[in-house]
Formats: sequence, C-alpha cells, structure tokens
Amino acid sequence: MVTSERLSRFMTFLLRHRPADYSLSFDRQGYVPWDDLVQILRRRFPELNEQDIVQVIDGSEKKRFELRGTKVRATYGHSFPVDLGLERTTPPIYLYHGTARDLAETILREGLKPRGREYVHLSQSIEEALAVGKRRDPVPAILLIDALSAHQNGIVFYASGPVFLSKEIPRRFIRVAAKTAAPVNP
Ligand code: HQG
Repeated sequence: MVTSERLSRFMTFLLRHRPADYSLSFDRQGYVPWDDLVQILRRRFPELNEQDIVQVIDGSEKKRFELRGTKVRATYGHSFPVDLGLERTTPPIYLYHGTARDLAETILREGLKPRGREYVHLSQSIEEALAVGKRRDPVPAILLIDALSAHQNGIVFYASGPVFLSKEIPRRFIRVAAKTAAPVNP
C-alpha cells in the first residue's frame, strides 16, 4: 500500500510541474480533470481507490491541493505559469524562509527569487521554515522577512492556505532570524 506521503509527493510532481511523460491537460487555472489524475495515479499504484486520493487532499495541512467539482489542481509550487486567482493580502509583521546555509548567503546578497517556480514561498513560523529548510540542509538557515514593511513598500503578498507567496523579496527586507537553527557562516 502506498503511503499518503508518497502519494502526495507524486501528486505535487504531476500537478506542479506538468511533466511531459504524463498526458494531463491543464486549464489556465492549473486544474486537470479529476478522472485523468485518478487514472495516472492508479496506473502507478494499482491498489489505490479514489477515497485515498481525497484523503491526501483533505489531510494536507498546507492545503496543497484544491478539488473543485470534477477538476483538481495544486494550490502553489508551480514551475509553469498558472492563473491561481490569488488575492493580495496584508502579511504579518514577519514571515520566515528556511533554506540551505549556502543559499542563504546568496539570498542575503541578491534577495529571494522564485528560481524554478512562479513564486517564492514563505512560512508563518520558524518551525515551518525549519521543516522547509530541512529538505535542503540538515541544519538549515532561517531567514526573517520584514513582510509588513515590504508590503508597505509595494511588495505584493498572496496567501495560499498557511503559505505566503510573493514574486520576489528584495534583500533589504531579509535578515538572519535571531533564533536561527545555525549560523549562516558556521
Ligand atoms: C532558494 C514545499 C539562491 C530558496 C516547501 C529555495 C515550501 C535562492 C530554492 C514550498 C535565491 C527554491 C517551496 C537566490 C531563493 N539565490 N537561492 N537569490 N532565492 N533561493 O523548492 O521555498 O511541502 O522552489 O531558498 O515546503 O524551498 O512540497 O522553494 O531553497 O512550502 O508542499 O531557491 O515547497 O512545499 O526552492 O519550497 P523551492 P522552497 P510542499
């Protein structure tokens, strides 16, 4: 039986990155037909039933997926242009970004950029940023973003579930979080 984590990972891969090896047709909002997704997932995990997929969607604390009628999409993390219909939001005073220590040094010099994705992703808590950063570095660096100040200076923020998104954060709004997991220059 496939774990829900593995299923979730494969779903985010399919829905965020539009891999050429799988024939899924995306609309402009990033939705694909539910039945087509189910078919691809079943081909990979034959024992899967639709309820398992719904559970992954409903069980995602980060609200990674959105099921609307007969279509489904990823809510963030896309590496191709998609009209998510996000509403601008006023962010909290601070947001956090967890990353590898070497990348943090570049970010402090250049600012935060979306790299392979459409947006940069920001966390509401140091704990969440730590979890994000640990994907890249066992002892990640945690950057503190002066989000409200950036917003007041024209940087646009969007909320997607608990995740905040922005196109780019200039370096003047970024510093090392006081309670960082590790010094950026150990
Ligand atoms: C780095 C997952 C050098 C940035 C996570 C990050 C998150 C720079 C990497 C969500 C840079 C991009 C997104 C610069 C940014 N120079 N490196 N100027 N600006 N970077 O995966 O934030 O759990 O696209 O630090 O948990 O790691 O899968 O972004 O390391 O919420 O739902 O470039 O994806 O969500 O990597 O992760 P990513 P991320 P799920």
